[in-house]
Order: sequence, then structure tokens, then C-alpha cells
Amino acid sequence: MNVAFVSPLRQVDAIHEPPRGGVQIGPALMASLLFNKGWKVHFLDESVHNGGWQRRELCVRTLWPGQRGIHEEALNRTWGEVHEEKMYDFHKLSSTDFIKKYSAFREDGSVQRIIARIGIPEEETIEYLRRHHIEAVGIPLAASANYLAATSLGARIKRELPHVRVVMGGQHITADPVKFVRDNPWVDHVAEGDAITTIEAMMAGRLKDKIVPGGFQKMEAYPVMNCDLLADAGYSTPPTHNFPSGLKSIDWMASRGCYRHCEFCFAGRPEQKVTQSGWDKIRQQLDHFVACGYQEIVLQDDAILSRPKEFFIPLLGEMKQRGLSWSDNGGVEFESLSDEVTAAIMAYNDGRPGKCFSLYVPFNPRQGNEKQSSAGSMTTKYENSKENLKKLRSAKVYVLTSIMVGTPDQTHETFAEDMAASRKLIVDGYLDTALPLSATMLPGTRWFERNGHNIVHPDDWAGYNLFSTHHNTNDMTARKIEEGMIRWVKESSDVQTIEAWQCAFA
Ligand code: B12
Ligand code: SF4
Repeated sequence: MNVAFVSPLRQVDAIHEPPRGGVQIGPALMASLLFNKGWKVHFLDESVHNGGWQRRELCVRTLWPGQRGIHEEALNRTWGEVHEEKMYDFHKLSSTDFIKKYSAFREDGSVQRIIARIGIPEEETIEYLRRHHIEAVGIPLAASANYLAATSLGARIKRELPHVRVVMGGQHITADPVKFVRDNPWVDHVAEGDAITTIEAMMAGRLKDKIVPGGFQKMEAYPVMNCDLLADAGYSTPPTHNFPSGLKSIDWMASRGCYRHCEFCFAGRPEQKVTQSGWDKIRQQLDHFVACGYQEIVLQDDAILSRPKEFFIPLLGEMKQRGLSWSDNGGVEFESLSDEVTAAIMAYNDGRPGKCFSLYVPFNPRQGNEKQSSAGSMTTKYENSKENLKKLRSAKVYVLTSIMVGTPDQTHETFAEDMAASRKLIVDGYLDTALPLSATMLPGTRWFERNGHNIVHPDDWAGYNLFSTHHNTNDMTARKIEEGMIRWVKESSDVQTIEAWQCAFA
């Protein structure tokens, strides 16, 4: 068959969100599987394809209180102009005055955002599919923030190329496939959970049911990711979502699933138990990355420090042997940052080829510390892990964390404590940066169940990312959460530098 995986263009909030993206590992692995079976497979990411990242069209999107649907008006300004004015105001105005001017939550109760469409327009995607005689298209919908772009593209393909089968999947759909199909009846199939064992039958049209359950699959089910399929996709070097080492890098997961069940995270659902790749596959994959010219691996594993002696430390050995550099973007578990793990990472930076550039070590709210400062409570409880952060920095590893604003249990006081604790960690040399993230109630998580009713507007899809706010809490209004994001960037600027990939205000 002749099929395509198509990630649609991005629709981002031009004021509050830094545009970030990268290879979607799930679709890349499914594309590799079908390619290995002799299918012709096209891998398109329309946010970067054909110079897409530079193509940004702006509009003002308004959502009225009590009314469903969005209203959009074209904005005759460039991304550069909007960014320049925003940054001028950001430096000149107080946090409160900045939010008065730029809040998405208006006095009349509407939600209003400047939206940038980043990537190539839908008509060019349709033309590509037509020209290449594509028979079936897979559209990922992992992040809810991509809902409008993904459903608009899928519906348009069905309208203009009705013979093309449209198959969708990803974490957003897995959270509620029944609702998704009800709202989008044109779709041919959706995956509930993993599609690695079902994608072939869905794309080939061998199934009748719309919702195709795939469970949570172990790493054995996944092939080696074939990077030749991604070669012409248009991804940038350095990446837009990670420490800019300047090297040619690729996102990868050597394991997935987690043993913790954080209330805000989809990866922590009880059925998603940790599964780690076998060594033969890991070696084949790393050899293939090297052969394709990749110099740095961006690890996205959910629980990279699970069984560190048997997995993480030998994995470092395999990467070092090949002179590969690496960073961790998926999150290193602070509690498990033992002396042994720290020593292995420090030893990586021994001057021989291959370097560990950066580690993201989140101090997230955990069970039991929800009503406290995460940075304060975690670093007090795990004093040894804290000291290891300093050691890692001495080995020239860039160590960053995040500070979550607007978690359901946060109060103004605990947020102030979190800012103070994060600041002290930076000043005392434990961290390079703490970047602010606006808490998000993601479908399928316990936060969604507990606080989903506080999402200001149900059609505010652009609010489902970690930088723009979409909700109130019992203690904080949406505006106060937005203001907290601005305050932290402003008030910490004397002790840290936040980069463009970490925040919209750089
Ligand atoms: C790597 C990663 C990233 C990377 C790159 C991802 C990318 N290019 O989009 C970066 C750092 C850039 C990133 C960004 C974001 N991410 Co992210 N990310 C992940 C992470 C850690 C791994 C995803 C992965 O590759 N998994 C491995 C593969 C094998 O599994 P999979 O993706 O689940 O794919 C399987 C199924 O879902 C299904 N499937 C997936 N796609 C498709 C497509 C089709 C056609 C079909 C049929 C099936 C199907 O089948 C696959 C194979 O079995 C996940 C957490 C996780 N554990 O999955 C979060 C996750 C996907 N991200 C999440 C979020 C919120 C974001 C951001 C919005 C954060 C932000 N910036 O504000 C952005 C969105 C970017 C964007 N606009 O697309 C959420 C999404 C939840 C939600 N409902 O929104 C997740 C689930 C983490 C969480 N917090 O719970 N992310
Ligand atoms: S946030 Fe991290 S530690 Fe928590 S469940 Fe998700 S992957 Fe696991």
C-alpha cells in the first residue's frame, strides 16, 4: 500500500507559548513497521515540511462564554511584530499590567487568543496526498492542543479525497475514543491505546469497527525506528524543544511507561507499566542513528531510572561506545538520582567523544506534597539527590527543572514558597534554570476528573499546552495563574536566563 503519516500544522498561542516540536516517536515507529513490510510510506510533519516552521499566519480567536465553537478573524501582523511588541511590554510593564493587556481571559468573560498557524496550509497537504496517490492517512492526536488542527485536516481529507482512509490515534483519543468518534463521525478508525499491533489492519481497511483497542504494548512490539523515513521531513538542528547543543539530534525512547501515578500525567496510568527495550534492539537502533549522522540522542523515556543498574547505566555504556551525546527531555526522576547514577553521568563527560548536555529534573507535585512547594518539599526530603544536582553541574551538565503554576491544590502562599525555594536552589548552585509551566488538566488524568470543570471554555484547545493557562482553581483565577507565569520569569531574571525553547518570553 501507499500510505502517509501526517502530523498537521501547529496552532499555538502567539503570546504565551513557545513553539516547540519534534519527531513524534509513535508515528515514526508505526511508519517504520509498515515500511519493513514493503509498504510505500510517506512521513510528513506539516509544521516543518517545506519550510513550514517559518510560515506563520496569525488570527485572533475568540470563544464566547456559554457558546460552543470558535470565532476567528485574520490578523494583519507578522509573528515578528507581535513578538517584538510583547517583549517590549514584558520588560516595561509590571506583571499585573502585562496581564491586563495580554491575558486570554477578558473582562466580558470571553477567551481571546492570538493564534499562530505554524506550517504549511491544508491545501498543500491535500495536494501532496493527491499527487502521490495516497490510499490511507494516519493522523496523530497525542497532545490535546493539536485537536483543532488534527480534526480539521482529517475532515478536509475525507471531504476532498473521500477514497482516502483516515486513521487517527494518540493519547488525546485514547482518553475518550467514544466521544472523539461521536464528535468526528467522518473518521474511518481510531486507535484506543497503542496502535503498533493494529495499524496495519486499520490502514489496509481490514477492520470494521471504528474504535480499535490496542492496549499498552511492550517494547518488544516496536521495530527499530527507520530514520531514512524522516530524512526529508524538515526537522531543524538544533531542536526547538531541547537544550541547543548544535548537534544533529533525534528523540528516542528506550523504555516507556512509569511506576508512579502522578495525577497530571497520562503516562502514569496504572496500565502503563514500565517496559524496556532488549539490548539487541537498542544496539541496532544506536548503530542506525550513528549511520544516519545523528550525534545526540534526546531521551524521552517516562521512567528512565527504573532498574538503573540493569538498564540506565548499561544504556549509557552503549551510547558512549558509539561516541553519541545525549540529553534527557522526558524527565529524570529526582527521587532516584542516586550516587551511582550521578557518578555514571559524570563519568560520561570524561572528555572522550560523547557528552551529556542537559537533564530535565522536574520537582512535580507528588502524593503527599500537593499542598506544599514542590521544590521545597522534594529537596528537603531527598537531600542526597539534591547534592547530586550540584555534582552534575560541576561535570558541565545543564540541569533544569520546572515550577508548576496553578496546580489544583496550590495556594498563593505555596506558589510564593515554590518561587522562593526554586530561586534559592539556583542561587546556591543546584540548578541552572527553573522554567515556569502552567498546570494543564489533560484528558484521561485525575486532574482532569478533579478540576476539569474549572477549564474556562471547553473549546479552548490552545490552552491545553503547558505554557498557556486554561483553567481556574479553587484558590487562583486563570488570570492570577497567567500572572504567576510572568512573575516568575521577571523576578528570577537576575539569577537565571530562560531560553526561547523554555518560555515564550525570551
Ligand atoms: C516525546 C514527547 C514530546 C516531545 C515530542 C513529541 C512531538 N513531536 O509531538 C515534545 C517534548 C516536543 C513534546 C511536546 C508536547 N507534549 Co509531549 N510527550 C512526549 C512523550 C514523553 C512521549 C511520546 C512518545 O513518543 N511515546 C512513545 C510512543 C511509542 O507511544 P505513543 O506516542 O503513545 O504512540 C502510540 C499510541 O498513542 C498510538 N498513536 C500515537 N499516534 C498515533 C497516530 C495514529 C495515526 C494512530 C492510529 C495511533 C497513534 O499508537 C502509538 C504506537 O503504539 C509523551 C508521554 C508518553 N509517555 O507518551 C508526552 C505527551 C504526549 N505530551 C504531552 C503534551 C501535553 C505535550 C505538549 C502540549 C507540551 C507543551 N509544549 O505544552 C507539547 C505538544 C507538542 C505538539 N504541539 O505536538 C501529553 C499529551 C496529553 C494530552 N492529552 O495533551 C503527553 C501524553 C504527556 C503527559 N503530560 O501526559 N512531547
Ligand atoms: S510525571 Fe513522570 S513520574 Fe509522574 S507518572 Fe508521569 S512519567 Fe511518571
